[in-house]
Amino acid sequence: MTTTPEAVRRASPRSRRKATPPDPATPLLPSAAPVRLLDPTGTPLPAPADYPEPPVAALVELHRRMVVGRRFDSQATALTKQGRLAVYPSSRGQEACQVGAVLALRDTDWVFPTYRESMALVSRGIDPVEVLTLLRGDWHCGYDPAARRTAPQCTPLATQCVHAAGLAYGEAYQGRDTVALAFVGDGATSEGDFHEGVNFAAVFKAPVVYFVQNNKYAISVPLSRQTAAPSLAYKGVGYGVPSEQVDGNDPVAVLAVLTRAVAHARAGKGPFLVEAHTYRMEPHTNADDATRYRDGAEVDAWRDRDPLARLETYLRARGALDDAGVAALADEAEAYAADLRTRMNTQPTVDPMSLFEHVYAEPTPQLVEQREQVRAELAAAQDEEGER
Ligand SMILES: Cc1ncc(C[n+]2csc(CCOP(=O)(O)OP(=O)(O)O)c2C)c(N)n1
Ligand SMILES: [Mg+2]
Repeated sequence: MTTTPEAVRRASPRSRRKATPPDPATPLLPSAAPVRLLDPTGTPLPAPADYPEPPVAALVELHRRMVVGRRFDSQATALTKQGRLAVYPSSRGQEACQVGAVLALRDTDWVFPTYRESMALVSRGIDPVEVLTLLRGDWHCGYDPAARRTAPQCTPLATQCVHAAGLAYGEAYQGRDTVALAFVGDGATSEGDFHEGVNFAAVFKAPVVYFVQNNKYAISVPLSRQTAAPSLAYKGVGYGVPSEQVDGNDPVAVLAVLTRAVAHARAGKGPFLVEAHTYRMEPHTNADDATRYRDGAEVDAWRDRDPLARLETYLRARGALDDAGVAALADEAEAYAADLRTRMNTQPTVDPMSLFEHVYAEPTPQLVEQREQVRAELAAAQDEEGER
């Protein structure tokens, strides 16, 4: 059966919805204070009405994936030192955001990650070797984006914000209730694509959650040189997008806020923007020296707000985690890292001819010429090998 876009549009209940003018009484401004459900010591705080605490089973799973995620992250950094990975942008310290975002979504929802989101992708169940393929320099993307409902990790800043708006609009247009979550950094909110994506999503009510991980730096540029706004969440307000701030090192609050943001988008109310206040504990990548632009006391202060320790303390106090559980998790994380190490120590076989695939539907004359040149060089090298 063939379906025309027009037929899809007519059949789609969502497409019949008339554009409603914004209600001036609907508050868009984020609360001046980030939402917080656990204090930095792991002691629970009263939950605001809009953000009930997620079920304890979800918090146990959140903690499990954060432990494995952190071990994955430190293993990836180690692999750069062993020459097995070309580059790695660590998200240590941002575990609550990385895993909380994934747990707030359904498997059928889409994720639009940046280079920083390797932990989120492994937490989504994507094979870690496939996740690291791009950063190893082997291929453009190691996993199948359509099958995993996860776009390739974006290096050009903020371009994923427009991709997410387009995909989400397309899904709604076809009558599906898919949500797209776009990760974006504090620095990238200064890019035109961020503004264009958020504006498009707002005007066309595309079901997107823009999740700003404000880790306080864009490489060496601190937040104070990035924006004069009191919070990056205000950037949503100008486009008519409900926005909220959250303590990004409070895993319980991150999951609660993103759960509400995703439900808002899924209900057809348009995009939602969340700014998470967190901190990048490691340098920008293994190739960066962070001591040149920030002092150790600042990093130490954030170490005291560690999201993993905070959630562990809380779960232990609730009786949902004990020493045996913590030890079993450490073993699981170690086995995960060992398997990754072994597989990353195997040299991949990459067909050089694949360089020319998937860029254009019809290759340009220059690409055809270059492809033939490479083909001839490879054939000559093989002949030489045969003669030896
Ligand atoms: C369009 C574009 N401009 C510049 C860069 C170079 N660049 C790579 S990462 C980065 C900093 C981005 O910071 P932020 O958005 O805060 O994300 P974070 O790295 O902190 O996760 C810059 C400027 C780029 N990749 N793309
Ligand atoms: Mg940043």
